Amino acid sequence: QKDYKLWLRYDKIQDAVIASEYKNNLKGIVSLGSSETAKISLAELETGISHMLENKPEIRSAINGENNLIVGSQTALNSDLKKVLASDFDKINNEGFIIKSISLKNKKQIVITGKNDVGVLYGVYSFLRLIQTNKSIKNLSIVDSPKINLRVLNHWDNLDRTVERGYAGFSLWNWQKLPDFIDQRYIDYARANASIGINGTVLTNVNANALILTPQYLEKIEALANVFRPYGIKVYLTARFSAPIEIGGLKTADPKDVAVANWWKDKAKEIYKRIPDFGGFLVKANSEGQPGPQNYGRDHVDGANMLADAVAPFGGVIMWRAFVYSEHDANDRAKQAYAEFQPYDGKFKDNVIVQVKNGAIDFQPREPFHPLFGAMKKTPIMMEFQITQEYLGFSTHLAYLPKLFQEVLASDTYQKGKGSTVAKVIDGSLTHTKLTGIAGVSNIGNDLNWTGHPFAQANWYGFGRLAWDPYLDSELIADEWLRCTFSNDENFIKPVKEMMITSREAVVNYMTPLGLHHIMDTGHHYGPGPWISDLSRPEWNPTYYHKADKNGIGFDRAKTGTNATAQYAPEVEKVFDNLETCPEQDLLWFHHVSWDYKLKNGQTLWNGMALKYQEGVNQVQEMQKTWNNAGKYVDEERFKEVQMLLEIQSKEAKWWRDACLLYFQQYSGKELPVGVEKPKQTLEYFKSLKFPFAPGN
Ligand code: BDP
Repeated sequence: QKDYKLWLRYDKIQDAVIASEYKNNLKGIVSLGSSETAKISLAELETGISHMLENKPEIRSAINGENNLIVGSQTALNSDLKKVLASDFDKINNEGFIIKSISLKNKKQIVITGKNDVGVLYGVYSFLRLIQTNKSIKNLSIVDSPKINLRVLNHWDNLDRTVERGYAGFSLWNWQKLPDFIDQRYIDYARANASIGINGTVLTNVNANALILTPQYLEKIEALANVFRPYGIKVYLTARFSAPIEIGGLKTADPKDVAVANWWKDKAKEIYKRIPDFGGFLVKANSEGQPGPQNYGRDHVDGANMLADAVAPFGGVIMWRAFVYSEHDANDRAKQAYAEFQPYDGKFKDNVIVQVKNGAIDFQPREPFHPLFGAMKKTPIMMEFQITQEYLGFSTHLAYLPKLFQEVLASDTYQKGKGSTVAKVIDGSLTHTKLTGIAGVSNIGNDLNWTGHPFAQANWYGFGRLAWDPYLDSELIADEWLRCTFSNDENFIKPVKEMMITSREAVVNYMTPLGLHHIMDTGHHYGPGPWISDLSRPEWNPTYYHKADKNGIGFDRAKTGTNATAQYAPEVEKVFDNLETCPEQDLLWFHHVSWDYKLKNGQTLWNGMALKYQEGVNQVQEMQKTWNNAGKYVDEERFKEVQMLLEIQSKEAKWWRDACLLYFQQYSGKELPVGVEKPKQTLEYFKSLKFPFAPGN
């Protein structure tokens, strides 16, 4: 299987000139460490370099001669090296690294170092990436550190190995065979994550099962933690708030009850005894039916702080989710998380970080940034992105998500004046919070290629790269990923990169253009379902979100409507509130506008919307053409896989276009404009389609 190796393929360097530069500069490797992590660094360099150069560098026990690659942490370096690198060490944090060409006693060497062995390992992967992407290594001077502390994957994995919203097979965690059987995949998983700087993994679903906290399971968690540790990856678990009742035999889970607080303290002690570097808990409480402090008349602060006290003695953190909306206040779901959480600003313990989804609804193809970013100035806030494509065509559609991630991170909240970007909230530079974090809901399963769609690997990769540095350009990340994963041939890179970059906008266009959202079919969220209106909770219905009627379409969240815009800083509020200044990509998110409303390009809203749907279809067809021309640069297996998947995507883009336009046409009462293909089926036909098997639902 070609794509099991992810971006760590280490294929032979094709360019003879650059290959000889590498060989000349890499005569020997001197590894100065002896820890497990140091061994991994050395092994990775040996495999990587020998595969790419088809030439094994000599492993030297001391710095002999020149053109060595010297690898080791600060403490392991000799005094000469320490002196040469002193000012660079001042610039990095604990997980950072230095890659530098130096002259030592007049001999040329390259050093990879960091404050500890995990930093060195990150440096090793970064160095190998230079070779994978054919960059020169003659004059290196790279000093880099992660800008965010907690860079974690959230696995929505259940104990029966199904994965909620998972489209790449079953869970990697084989609970039946753990702790004694260590699947090679655990190691390969850790290695892939370390190579992009991910340093934490929440192993279990936010819709949690208390059993994971029983000794029987903790033993298995311990085994996984032991595998991940040398790769710099900490293990976290989801905590079911009612666990003291379900597995502790208590009558209540009231956070103010001393017996309950003590139960969690003991539980934490028990876990840390097994796993001294356990990361902490991720909690979904009083959200979509999950138990929480509100069941006992308490609030999120009471719940989070009680758990925070339990893990604090061991350096653990509580990641408390702000994904809440209640059926009792259904007037605008988008307002609820802010309304509930913002007043808690400054009330959480130091080791609590509030985890906020990128937008106020739920991982849509496009959402304006969540108003909580920057609005809680005394509270650490972490980002939650969804890497798995729950609302973006599962692992069937190609959608390059780093483009979406970057759009959110670069959004200006204006919470401390111009330039208060979401990235600055997340990395703590805006609000000076010490604890910082970013989470991605994993798209990984036990499919041979890990992520279902070969290009969905790029979303895992890109998440990791942006978690390390939220200011990176998603186009550069795509470039890097393609080179590592497929080929360095410019004739391949240029068009295929373009394909990746447009792919996210294509999905927006054929699913939810101009700010439409949540019109996916119900439950599984695959395919269009704008007509659905009969679910028990109003805010579960697509009709609640698009509000199409004879007068127009869209959700009025401006002053004239629910006034959700008032949750943003005044500068942003003004822009979103005003029809003239509201970005058209968010138009129907914030406004209900008439079918005849004039868009900036002079089209009426109806015509413009129809043309956007068509544009999405056209973009996918372009993607197909691009890929069909890429065959000669790609192995047959991956070429065919992607080709088949794009064919499905192309069919389904038309499905989306036709179903949505036929449905909305009932309200607009207007003909489709020139340039939009006429649907071949009726609305009734589209409504009758049932998606027979929805994984991960
Ligand atoms: C929604 C998913 C649901 C998750 C929920 C969450 O449909 O499966 O449990 O988010 O994030 O997107 O808690």
